[in-house]
This record gives sequence, C-alpha cells and structure tokens, in this order.
Amino acid sequence: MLESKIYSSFKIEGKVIECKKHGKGNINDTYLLKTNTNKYIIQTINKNVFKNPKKLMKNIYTVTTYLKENNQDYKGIKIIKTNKNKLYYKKNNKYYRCYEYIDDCDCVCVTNDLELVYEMGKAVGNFDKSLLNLNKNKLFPIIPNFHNQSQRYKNFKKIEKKDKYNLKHKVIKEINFIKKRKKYFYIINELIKNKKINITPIHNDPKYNNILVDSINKKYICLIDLDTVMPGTILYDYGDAIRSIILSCEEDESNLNNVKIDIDKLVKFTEGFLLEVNDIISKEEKELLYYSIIIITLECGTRFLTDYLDNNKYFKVLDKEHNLRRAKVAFKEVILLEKNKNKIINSILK
Ligand code: GN1
Ligand code: MG
Repeated sequence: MLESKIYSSFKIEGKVIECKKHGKGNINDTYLLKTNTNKYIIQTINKNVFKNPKKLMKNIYTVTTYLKENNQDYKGIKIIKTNKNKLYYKKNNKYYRCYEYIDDCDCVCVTNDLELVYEMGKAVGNFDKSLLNLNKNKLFPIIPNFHNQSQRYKNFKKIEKKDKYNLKHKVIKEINFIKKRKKYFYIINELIKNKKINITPIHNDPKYNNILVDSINKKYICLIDLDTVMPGTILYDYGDAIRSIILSCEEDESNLNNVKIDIDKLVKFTEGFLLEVNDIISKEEKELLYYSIIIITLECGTRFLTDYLDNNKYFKVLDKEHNLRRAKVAFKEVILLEKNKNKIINSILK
C-alpha cells in the first residue's frame, strides 16, 4: 500500500516483508512495516489537521529526547530518522514519519481487567508527572486552543449558525443538548485565568488506544501518539482517558442501548492516576476530576457534531453520518455521567 520509495527513505533494518494498514486513529494513516528482522510504524501526517508537520516532528523529538534523558528504562516512541537524518520524509506534498514498533504490548479497548485499567491510570499519571519540568516554551503550539472549551463552543455556534450544508434541521436535539450545557465549556478556562490550575506539558489525547499495556505481565508500557503534546492541565488527560476507557462500546457505536459506563473502571483508573500525580495535583484540581470527565466528553461530542455540520472536514469518516454517531455516543455518555454524579464523586474522592 505504501510505495517502497517511502519506507526505504528511512533508516530501517532488514528486508521488507510486508507493509499493512494498522490501528484505528481518527486523524493520521498508520502502517505496520515488517522486515525479516524488525517492525516499524510508518504514518502519513494529516496536513489538514497538522498544518506544520516540521514543527510537529520537532515537538515529538523534544518530548521523546527529554523522556529518554530522564528515564533509563524509557520504553516509549523512538523516531527512526530518514537516510538524510531528517525527522520526516516529504514526497508529493505528503509527509511521512517512522517509529520503531513497540513489541509485546497491547492496546486494550474494552477490557474488563481492572488491574489493567489501574495500570492505564498509572501510565497517564506517570506521563504527565514526567513532563512536569520540561520547559513548556520548547513546545510549539501545534493545534492552538486544542482543549480550549470556550473556543470549541464558539466554533460550534458559528458553524451551526451558518449551517452551510443544510444539516442543522437533522440534529436540533443534539444542538440543544450542547446549548443546555454551555456552563461546562467555561469552567476550566475560568480557573486557568484565575491561576487556580497548573499548566504543564501534557499528552492531550490519551484515549485508550494511545495507552500501551503489557497484558501478560499486567504493566503499562507507555503512551503513544505524541502529536498533541502541548501545555495544558492534567485534568484534560484524566478526562480524555477516562471517557474512552469506561465506555462499554466503541466511540462510534450505532446502537445507543449499548452505550454504558463502568464506574468500577473509573475508580480503578483514578486510583492509578492519583498514585502517580499525588504530589503534583492541587486540591482544586482534585475536586474537578469528576467535572473534567464530563467537560472533555462534552467537548469531544461537540467537536464531532461541529465536524458533522461542517461536512466532515476534520475527522476521518466512513460515511456522512459517522461523526453524528460519535457525537450521539459522547452525549449519551455525558448523560450517564450526570446521572451517576454522586456515586462517582463519592467513590473517587474517598
Ligand atoms: C483524535 O488521533 P486520534 O484518533 O488519537 C483527536 C482527538 C479526539 C479523538 C477522538 C489531533 O485522536 O482529539 O479526542 O480523535 N486528535 C486530534 O477519538 O484531533
Ligand atoms: Mg492522534
């Protein structure tokens, strides 16, 4: 599927045996390249989302170098440079990058193994803790305002008002769902403005399939997909990981009856996360853990619905309704989180 000219421009070892599509990311295209001696990941970088691939790769280089320097046992992403020692390869205005494949691991989606969920919490907490002292000015704001919920709300209102593709009438219920919850889009921004929340380099996208675990030894390995490592609050990472881990189904499930949340997983993930960030999390941040799950889930659903109304320009879709299905799942999840508010707060802040 990939021209040999592309993979052979990287410093790969061995004789290529196969190169197959891999993973289920919503943004980049990923391939697994096998040689007779090694395995690699090759990705095309989505230029519509990442306007500056050069700076994107520079960020990943900065982060992985920093993590390696500070941890002798570093097991995360390793960039394979091109034969010309560059961090990416460009051909026909397309950008490609190559990583070492991280072997002996799994990304577990719908796992019922609470020990693994606990490890996933540790993985996210440890990642955030490890980046605490990386100078955030060294990171280029690759997608400005990525988790700025009030901007996301504004953008949603703008697209909805324009209704360029005449789709609004189909999703009035979902639009009202978001508008009714407008207050959630301002909570974190307000606290950041009042300096109640610490801003440090974080992952920004640690959903379940970006967390690698060793399901045999029951230990986390690392977080992958470092595209969005930028300054933010650890609450974004906590909220984003949980929203995907506690879901009983994929995020684009079409039967809403299958959308359930698992509070035991929520509790276990939180335990692992807090174990790692205990010394760096403030009282205010701790009190916001529950809200951050709702805020990030709502933000995510709003982004899906906005993209649906905008004719699917951002996320990869299988059909025209794909983003709408994703949005509906996220909104059902928000409802379930709201319904279980007391139970969740009591069990994670115990
Ligand atoms: C995208 O790249 P991927 O599939 O890990 C998106 C996230 C969303 C997620 C929803 C750069 O993540 O922000 O939460 O889809 N990444 C970007 O599944 O927009
Ligand atoms: Mg990504």
